Amino acid sequence: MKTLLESASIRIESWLSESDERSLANDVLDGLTKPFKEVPPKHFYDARGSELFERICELPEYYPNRAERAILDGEADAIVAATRAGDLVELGSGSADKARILLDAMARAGTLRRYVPLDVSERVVEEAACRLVEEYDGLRVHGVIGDFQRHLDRVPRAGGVPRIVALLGGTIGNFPPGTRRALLRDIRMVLRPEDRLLLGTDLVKDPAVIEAAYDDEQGVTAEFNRNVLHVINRELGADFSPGAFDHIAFFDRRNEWVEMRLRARRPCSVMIGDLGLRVEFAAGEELRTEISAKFTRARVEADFEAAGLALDRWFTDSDDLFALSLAGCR
Ligand code: SAH
Ligand code: AVI
Repeated sequence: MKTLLESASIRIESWLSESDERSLANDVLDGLTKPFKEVPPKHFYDARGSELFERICELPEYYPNRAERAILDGEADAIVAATRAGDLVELGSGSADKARILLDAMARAGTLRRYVPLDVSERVVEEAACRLVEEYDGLRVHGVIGDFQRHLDRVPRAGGVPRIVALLGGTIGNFPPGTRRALLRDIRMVLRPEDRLLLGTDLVKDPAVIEAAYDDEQGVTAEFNRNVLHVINRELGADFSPGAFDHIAFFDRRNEWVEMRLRARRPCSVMIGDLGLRVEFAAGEELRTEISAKFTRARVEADFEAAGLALDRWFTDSDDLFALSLAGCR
C-alpha cells in the first residue's frame, strides 16, 4: 500500500500493486488469444477514458446518467432517513457527481462524517477528494485507489456509524451474470447489519433507445470504445491503429444486455510488444469490449437472493428508465 496524500481531512491510499498492473497484460493475453476476442471494460478508464465517460454522461442520448440523478434528487433524503448513514462508500466513484446529492442529504440530516471513494483511476479519486473537502465543512475523505473486485477489504472500518455502500451508474451491469453475483457476494461480506447497499441498475426498455445511448451521433462513445486500444498501445507497447476499427453497439435481446465491440475494417496484424504476442484480425472480425446488462426488478431480486442480500426499497424515475435499490443483509 502507498499513501499518496495525508492531511487532517484527506487520506488517499493506493492498493494497486504490480500484480494489478499485470492484470491488463493478463487480460489482453487471455482475451486476445480466445477464438472470440474480448477485453474487460475495466481497462477503458485511464485519464482520457474517464474524461470521455464524463462527456458520455452529458450526451442527449445517454439517458442512464440523467435518470439516476433524477431518482437521487427526489429520494436522497428518504435514503438517508432510512439508513441514518454517516459514511458514504462509493465503488467505481468516477467524478463523484452523484455522491454530492447523497452528501447534501447527509449534511441536511446532520449525519455526514466521511466519504470513501474507491476507483481504479487515481486521477478521479484525487480530484474528487480535493474538491469535496473544500465544499463540505468537516467532511473527511478516505480515498482508496484499487480494484473493487480485489480490494473491498481495504475499505476503512466504519466506527460507530451506519454506512451506505453505493455502486451507481449501472456499473454492476458491466459484469456478466456469474461475476456480477460474485461481486454482490463480496459486497455483502463487507456490509454489517446496519449498513445498506445502494445499487444503480439500468432497466430493460425499447432496444432502439438503448442502442442510441451506446452509439451517439457525436461519436463520443465510439472514441471511448477505441480508447481501450490506445491504453493497450501505451501500456503494453502494442501497435493497434484505433482508426482501423469501427465502433459497434447492439442490444442482445436474449441476454438483455447491450454489447460494445470493435470491428476490424480490414485484415490487420497487431504486435503486443511487451507480451511478444502477434494477434491477427480478419476483415470484419470483432473484439468485444463491454457488456452492459439491463435489469428488471425480478432480476435484481434474484441476484440479491443469490448473494445473501434482501431488497428493502426500490426507486425508479418517472419514465421507468433506471432503478435504485436499497438492500441489506438477509
Ligand atoms: N459511478 C460513476 C462512474 C461510473 S463509470 C457514475 O455513476 O457516473 C465506472 C467507474 O468505475 C469508472 O470511474 C471506473 O474507473 C471504475 N471502475 C471500473 N471497474 C472498476 C474496478 N474493477 N474497480 C474499481 N473501479 C472500477
Ligand atoms: C460505467 N458503465 C455503467 C457505463 C455503461 O453504460 O455501461 C459505461 C459506458 N459504456 C458506454 N457508454 C457508457
